[in-house]
Formats: sequence, C-alpha cells, structure tokens
Amino acid sequence: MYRKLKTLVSSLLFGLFVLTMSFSFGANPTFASPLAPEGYFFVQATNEAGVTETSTSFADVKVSFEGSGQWSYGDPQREFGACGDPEYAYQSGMTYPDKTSFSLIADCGSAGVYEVCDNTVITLAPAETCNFKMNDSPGGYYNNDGALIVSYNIFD
Ligand SMILES: [Ca+2]
Repeated sequence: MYRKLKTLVSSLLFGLFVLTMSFSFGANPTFASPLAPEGYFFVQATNEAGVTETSTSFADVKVSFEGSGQWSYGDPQREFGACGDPEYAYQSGMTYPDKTSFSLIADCGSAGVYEVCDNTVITLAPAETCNFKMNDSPGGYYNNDGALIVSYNIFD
C-alpha cells in the first residue's frame, strides 16, 4: 500500500515537473521571440547575431515593419535611420552587399531578405522566422552605437 502510494506521488510529481517545464519552455522550444498581433522590439547596432522573430500564426500573414530611431556604424558623427547610407563607399563589404549600407535588414530565409526602409510589408508563412540586424560588414559590429525600435503589426 505504502509502495503504491509512493509510486503514485512520485509519478504525480514527475507529471507536474513535465507540465511546468513545458510551460516554461513551450511545447516546441525556440529561442526566437514570437510575433504578437502588434508590438515592437529593439535592434542594437552592435548585434551581429541579430534579433530573431517568428510568426506564430497558423496561416500566412502580412506583417508591416517600420524601424525608427538612429544608429551609427562606428563614426559618431554619422548617424542613420533604418534606410542606412546609400552614399557609403564600401557597399560591397557589407553582410548583404546588395542592400544599402547600415540599413535595417530583415533576413527571412526562404521568404526573402528585405531592407526595412520606411514601412515594409513581409508575408510570413506559419513558423517563418526573420532575423533583424544592421547591414554592417561582417565582424564590424563591435564599434557601432545606438539602436532602432522596430514596430510591427499583422494586418492580414
Ligand atoms: Ca561598425
């Protein structure tokens, strides 16, 4: 009787543990933050790894993104918004050479790579992930300054 009770209690505790862990980490663990219907997040100019956001919608959604604020690539005299610097001489050395230097990039993998200059609409499939960062040269993020605030809303 005592042994049965002990087994019952320990299995209940184990169940509770599993339940707690699954609430803590989610059924499908991911390090990306999920996109709510609308909100905002920050992208630091120094963040070479980028900020990852994932669509949690069950259907394709259109999301509009807009980056505001100023950041610099290391020269404090030169600050830019999300559109970056189209005049920069070393465009070919950027992480995304075909996108404007120091612009805000949304790298959405198979959904495409976007320059989030002004209002940018991206269609995301379920669980599609985008990575947001400045378009600086690889390894050249350490001396950057500032951050952009990216606001978004899912409208369709
Ligand atoms: Ca830099």
